[in-house]
Amino acid sequence: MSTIYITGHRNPDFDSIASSYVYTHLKSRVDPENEYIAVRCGNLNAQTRTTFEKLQLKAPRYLKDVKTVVGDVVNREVPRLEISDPLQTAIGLLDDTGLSLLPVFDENSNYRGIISSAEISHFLMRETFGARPTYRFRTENLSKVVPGRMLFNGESPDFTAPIMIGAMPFERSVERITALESNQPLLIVGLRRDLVEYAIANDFPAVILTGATTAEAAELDFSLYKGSVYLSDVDTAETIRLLRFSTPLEGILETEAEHLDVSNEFNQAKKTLSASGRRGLPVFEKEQFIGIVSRGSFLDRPRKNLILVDHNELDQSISGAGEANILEIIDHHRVGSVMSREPFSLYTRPVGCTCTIIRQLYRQHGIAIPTEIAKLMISAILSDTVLLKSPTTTEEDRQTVEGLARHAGIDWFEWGQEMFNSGARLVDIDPDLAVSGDFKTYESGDIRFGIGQVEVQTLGGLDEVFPRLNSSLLKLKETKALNGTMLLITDVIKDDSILILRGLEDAAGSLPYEPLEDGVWNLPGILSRKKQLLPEILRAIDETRSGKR
Ligand SMILES: [Mn+2]
Repeated sequence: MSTIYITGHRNPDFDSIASSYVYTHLKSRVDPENEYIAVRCGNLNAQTRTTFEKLQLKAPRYLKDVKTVVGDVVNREVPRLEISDPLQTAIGLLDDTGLSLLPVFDENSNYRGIISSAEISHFLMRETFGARPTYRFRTENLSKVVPGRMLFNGESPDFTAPIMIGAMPFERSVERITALESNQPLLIVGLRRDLVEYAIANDFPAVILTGATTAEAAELDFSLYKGSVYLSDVDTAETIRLLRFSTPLEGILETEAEHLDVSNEFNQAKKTLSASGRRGLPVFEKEQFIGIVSRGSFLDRPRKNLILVDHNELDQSISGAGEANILEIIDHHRVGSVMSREPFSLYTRPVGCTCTIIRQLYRQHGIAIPTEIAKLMISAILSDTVLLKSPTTTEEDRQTVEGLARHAGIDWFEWGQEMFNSGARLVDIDPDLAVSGDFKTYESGDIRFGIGQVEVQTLGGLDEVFPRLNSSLLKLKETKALNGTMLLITDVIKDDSILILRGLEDAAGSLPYEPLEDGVWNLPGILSRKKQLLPEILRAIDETRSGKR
């Protein structure tokens, strides 16, 4: 099963949000094998939020990007070790699983560090070279590693000691023991009453008996002994060899290893791992251990799957779209430069709204449209075509709205009017949001400008808010380093608009509109930024340019 995200464009309008929601519904019915998730890469505008609430539908969730992250390659099925586990368990698990590292936890399941072949070699090198080593012992681990059984449990379950063998004559053995830095070794000895009694008298932490039966061992008097006595079933050489690997992981594990987070970007994480000099790293999600990655995790970058609705250009899409697998595009805008690695489905029609195209796809697949979704699609089409009045409206949009309205049992015109009326009045809209909420930038040669559009139910109150809109436009012109910023305020009831323009002073002189005051024009009957206003602005800029030549 794959996960496929369906997203509209940045600064999403109603159509973008609704199309992603509706198409996710359709795809989930047509292809239940895969998981389709409706997402958005920007904030919901007031009209969209209100309509989703009214229909009691859950709007697509916000997704920052579709970049490949560590969470996409992390191995979550990793066995866990405990700090008290013997080293041998770790070696066995590393060998069995072929993993490059294993996480180590304490008895309360708190992450403590990692163990890998690096820590094991370090341990072996430390004991092979230099001074005679001491080992951490945990009496509980003896039977896990050395075949045999515990005869007596001593007072201290954990201790650190060197290993000493009792093979020499008594005096020479004592001589060697007293010469040790710690004169309390763990003693491995056969049935030697003299050395065992010496160990008891000198409080050795543990005695391991080799080559003795339980009955023979019982003849030795351990009644005053405070240490542990273990009866090994294997010979002395084998006992020593295994004993070294009974040492608990606590003193061996790496506690300072770097962490990756599931949210870390793929290439960045690959570099971090490579720079760490390790074969793998632990992965966390905030404070929680999640799994591990190894070098092999980064050989191939898995791509996220994406369907674009209501746009087709990657720079208008969710961040990271360029590195995702684009599976489909459904759009009613002009097609720019769509580049794809693989063949994919491209559904475009010159209609007023993406939902009009999706309506056809429901038909093709023979899937019924639930009432609430029909209402959402009507809202999207009415929003994109301003109640079917915008010049972008086609006969197909009209028929789709009428058909869906019959199906949902509503009067589409009343429904649409109520939707637009529920939109905020001009005086209620935050001026920054009015200017930048639905703002698009354009270029003509070296001139860059942007046009925001806001739909209102009445132009009343414009004088009151004008100074604030003006300063928001100037501010945006500065921050985006544009030659000009504009706001098209559209009265959706009367089908009229007002244009405010800051910058582009030369071009402003040749606009074909009736000026109301400096930098403000009356645009009766103008509803579409794309089809009606933009061509006039581009023409005015062109004329200014050729006039200057
Ligand atoms: Mn649209």
